[in-house]
Amino acid sequence: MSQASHNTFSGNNITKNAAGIYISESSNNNTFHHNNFINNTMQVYDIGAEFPHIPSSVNIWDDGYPSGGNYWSDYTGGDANGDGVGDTPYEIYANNQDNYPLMKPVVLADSPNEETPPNGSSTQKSLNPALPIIAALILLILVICAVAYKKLQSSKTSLGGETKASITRLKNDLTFFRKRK
Ligand SMILES: [Ca+2]
Repeated sequence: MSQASHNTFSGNNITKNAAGIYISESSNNNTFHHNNFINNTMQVYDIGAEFPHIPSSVNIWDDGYPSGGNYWSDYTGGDANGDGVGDTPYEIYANNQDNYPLMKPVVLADSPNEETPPNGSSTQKSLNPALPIIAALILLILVICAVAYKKLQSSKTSLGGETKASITRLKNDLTFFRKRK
């Protein structure tokens, strides 16, 4: 994020990055709320706060109370009254803090979590590769049946042909004998 201001970032999983949010310079009055900051080496890295010759940025890290702020995996505060909002702010940098850190990760309905996939998606994933195999098996069985039926038909006709031929031969023999008599 560089020279970016007045944006709202909400409903994101920000997980296992070197820097969850990287602020290079002059990015102010952005609002971050209901995001999950999980196991980033630096949850937020503001280069302006790290180096004195670069001006630091000031952003808003919560949506007030009772709406709340963000979930931070390294938040160590407690929740004595059990309202799901941490009792002490989550400190990021000077003038940057989440006043209402969430005690539990935000449940994001439209993006399945990789670590704990919902049951619906996992069954869909295991069902989908099986479907073409089942279809192929049915097709194979149908082909085998068709081949077997054809063979049966052809053997019947050849049998019929043989029987007809032998009957004609018998008839010929009979007429031959009758003529001799
Ligand atoms: Ca509380």
